Amino acid sequence: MSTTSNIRWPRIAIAIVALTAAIGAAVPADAGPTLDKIKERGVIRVGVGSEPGFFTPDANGKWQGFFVDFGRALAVTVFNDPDKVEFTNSSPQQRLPALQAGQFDVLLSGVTQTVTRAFKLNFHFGPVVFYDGQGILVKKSLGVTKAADLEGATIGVQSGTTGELNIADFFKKTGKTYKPVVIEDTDTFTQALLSGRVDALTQDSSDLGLRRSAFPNPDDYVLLPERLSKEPLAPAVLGGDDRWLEIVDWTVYATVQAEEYGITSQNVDSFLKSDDPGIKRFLGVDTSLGEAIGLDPKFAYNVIKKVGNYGEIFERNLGKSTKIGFERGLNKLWTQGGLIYSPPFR
Ligand SMILES: N[C@@H](CCC(=O)N[C@@H](CS)C(=O)NCC(=O)O)C(=O)O
Repeated sequence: MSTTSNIRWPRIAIAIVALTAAIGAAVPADAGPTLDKIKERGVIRVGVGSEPGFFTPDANGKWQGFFVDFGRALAVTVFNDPDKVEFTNSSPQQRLPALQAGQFDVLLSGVTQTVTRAFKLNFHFGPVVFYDGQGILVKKSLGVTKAADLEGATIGVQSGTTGELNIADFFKKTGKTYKPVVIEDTDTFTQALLSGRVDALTQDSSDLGLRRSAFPNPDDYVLLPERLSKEPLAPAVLGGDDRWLEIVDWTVYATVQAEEYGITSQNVDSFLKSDDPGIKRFLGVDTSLGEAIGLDPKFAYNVIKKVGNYGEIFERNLGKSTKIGFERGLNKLWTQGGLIYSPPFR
């Protein structure tokens, strides 16, 4: 390499950096078609399921639940208002085509991220908000303690879910037989076990745990120990709008990063006085981060203040203080042995 090129290249590099910075400063952040539509409409459309703990309207018709809270967090990022979001219940079978048809801006319905859904349905997935695995729920009186005991059993499966293929694979691998009863509607699915129409139900184990906790006699039913699959449940959006996906991503990450910092809806104001430069940028006390990414510099502050951090969302809807009583398990922060992790806010 000649001396001249050694001198020239850094100059070119400097020029490129300067030009990029100038363009970046001049061009407002691209809003993206989905965000434009949402702003015009004044509300985010979210597809959900129906299951107390994850997503359910309360006595006043107000939607509550773990996945619902991420929808509210999104509404805070976009509108600084947790109520500018419309939740619509749709069965597992119908919600994926509904997202494809543009009826929802995002699915927060316990959708498993899979390669087929990425390539064939053109779904893009946000961060996993709940690491799950498929389980099997049986009546205790059946005397079954492991999945392998279910030879010849009648098993309810919800149509349109990953459960259909997983249970077929499981029985193929074990060389045993079973009779699938495929049911679309969520209440009919539950009733099939309660009425004895099926010996067992298979679904995401969280889903089965939630159903069981709403049974009149939950202790009469047991979730078998096996997990037949990996079910990473994540927000799903339709591919082709990167900006919208980034908003979904970083809204979820804000809840995770807040938990990592120890920032909650209760103490967030005290963190506004923090000397930590990272926390200052994260909460928008130093506005440079928000300005750089084209979001309200206080979006993370607003999400935490109005909805809470990841741990609060989990505990309030599913945790030990609720009748659901789920352990965090894999859904602990990575610093505590779990898989919940936020990339850096910088
Ligand atoms: N994760 C599976 C199952 C999806 C699913 O059925 N989700 C549950 C929550 S984890 C649900 O919506 N249950 C309530 C309902 O059927 O409405 C998939 O993506 O196919």
